Amino acid sequence: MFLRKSLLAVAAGLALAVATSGADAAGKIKIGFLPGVVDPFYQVMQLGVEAAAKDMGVDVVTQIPPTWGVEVQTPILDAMIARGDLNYIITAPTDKDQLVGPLKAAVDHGIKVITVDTFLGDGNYVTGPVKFPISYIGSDNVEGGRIAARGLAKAIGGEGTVYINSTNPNVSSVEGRAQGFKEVMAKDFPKIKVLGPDFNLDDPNKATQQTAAVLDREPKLAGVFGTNVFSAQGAGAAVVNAGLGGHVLVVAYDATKLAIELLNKGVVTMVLAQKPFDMGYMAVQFAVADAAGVTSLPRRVETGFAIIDKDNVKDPAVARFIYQVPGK
Ligand code: T6T
Repeated sequence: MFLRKSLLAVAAGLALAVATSGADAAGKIKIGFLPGVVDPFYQVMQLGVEAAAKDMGVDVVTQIPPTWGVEVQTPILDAMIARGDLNYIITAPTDKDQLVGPLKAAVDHGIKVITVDTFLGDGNYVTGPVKFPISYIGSDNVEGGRIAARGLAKAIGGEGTVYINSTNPNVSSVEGRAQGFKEVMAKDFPKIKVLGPDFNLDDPNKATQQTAAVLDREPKLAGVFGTNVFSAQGAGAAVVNAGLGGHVLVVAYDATKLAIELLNKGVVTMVLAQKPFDMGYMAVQFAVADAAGVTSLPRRVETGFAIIDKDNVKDPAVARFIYQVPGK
């Protein structure tokens, strides 16, 4: 009698979990992964997603926008929703306001949303204007910007003119980085003048042109902050093209192989490595936990940084955070 009761209770519990998570009969959930664009950062994030999916036996459908932007990401999102078989979408919204509606539509279709790397609204999903995502899993980008400022200020001796080259307006990640950078320069380094940001629309060639123009205009420029992979790549190229490598110092966000090469050449003075693998892996874990009925998932997880410079770049405990993309 007792055994029969407990089996029924378990069955009821399982049925409930299946019902709430929308998982298939086998209790298996299906996740859509929609990052921001094709780049080494998101390619490492995809490795984290796939590793977790394998470890937890869940299916993932991945769609990567070829270029950055709301007009590219939204139709892909709409198509993902229209599939009708996804239970969760893990995504990096390419605009903190314009993706609110399209992602809310996912929720209205019974799909739960987890944001990685970038967030919606002000990123506070507890008391902020946008509350529907389960969680934000990503860097504290304002703090990242502060770290970049301190590193560049130290490298240029605490005085001179510096320039910020960034990607797109209204993107929570790079916006936070510029904000933190400016905040520290204004507060702690009054002898440092900050120019920019210019927006390169995630195009390294545009970043090169914009930085070259500033180098022409500002012969005394001492440093550049590239707020992401393509900004730092483009800015670094402009400095090298101008024969100013080692004189105009670059701080690079994102630990790509190219950024590390520029570090070893003395063009880049500091690289901020984010943890995209962690972001991807934990996002899948959160989806599985939510589907299993966990209700106490943190609404915000900051994944931290590894700060890389010429003194520690060879240290395996640091080098492991360089974005390694298989076959690349
Ligand atoms: O810096 C990362 C990411 O954090 C940012 O949101 C967009 O650019 C990258 O993907 C690098 O290109």
